[in-house]
Amino acid sequence: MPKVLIIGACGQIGSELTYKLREIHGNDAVIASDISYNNLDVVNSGIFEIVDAQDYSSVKICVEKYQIDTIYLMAAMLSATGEKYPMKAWDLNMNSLFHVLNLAKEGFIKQIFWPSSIAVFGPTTPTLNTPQHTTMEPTTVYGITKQVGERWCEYYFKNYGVDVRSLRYPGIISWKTMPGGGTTDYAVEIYHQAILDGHYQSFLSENTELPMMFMDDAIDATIKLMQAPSEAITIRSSYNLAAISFTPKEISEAIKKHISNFEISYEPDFRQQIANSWPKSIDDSSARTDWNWNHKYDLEKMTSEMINQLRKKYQNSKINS
Ligand code: AKB
Repeated sequence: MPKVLIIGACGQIGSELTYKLREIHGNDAVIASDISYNNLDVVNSGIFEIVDAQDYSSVKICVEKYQIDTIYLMAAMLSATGEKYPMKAWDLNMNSLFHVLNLAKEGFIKQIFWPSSIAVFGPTTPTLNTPQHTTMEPTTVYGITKQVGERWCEYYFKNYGVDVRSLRYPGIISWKTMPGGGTTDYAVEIYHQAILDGHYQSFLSENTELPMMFMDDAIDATIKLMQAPSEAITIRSSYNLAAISFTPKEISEAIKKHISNFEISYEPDFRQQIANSWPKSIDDSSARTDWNWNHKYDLEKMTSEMINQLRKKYQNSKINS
């Protein structure tokens, strides 16, 4: 039975990983942590510790206190915020990774999950069905940190035997916790605004196609990868991972099937340039072959689930207020 620490548990993916891993391993086997108490659902759902991912001792004290053997490092600064604070993004994304890699190298923990991203690719990468191994010249600070991180993960595996596993997440869409500071965030905001206002102003242009995935699929992939036997893992940098690709126009048409008077307008900002540098679709055949990855949600199924869940959420918050 693993003893798990999630760093960045209050965030969009960290929060849902926490709930899922607690379902699988039991509440006491999964320690949630973050730099502050900014998600009370997570804080109140089980053991929670304040951990600063940038501070080696803060992480190590928590690892020793709970005899942790597995870390999911979910704390990171994403693409849009990273462009505003380049040095902060570099420090957070790199220091936190080195801390957990070194804890594994020194024998304190046995296994690491570290998320990479489609942001490792850049304008010189083939945009359609982007291969696992291809030209990678990222133009965002976030993308640079993820690409460099991937190289270090592979290095620690090859030279020190560290069992670190990673996925290149596309944009992740979910209804429980909002994402923060990414370029793909529009695909979450649009559902909230559709229900609250019936209108959304997109910061990406109507035909900007990006790889995306529903949260349940992302969590499923993460757990499948971590449970796979070591000999099945042929990629120790980070696996391409894909489910669906769509544009703001296509997602708005899917929403209109549920909310017929929904309207979208387009006001592209600095995030358009980031989106233009990323692939439109991803070839994830290595993940499908090595550890049987399969996605379950297409655009229609995801849209029904998002709208049903958000309607209930906003209805309940009205009743409770
Ligand atoms: C972002 O938009 O920065 C992230 C990502 C694709 O990694 N969601």
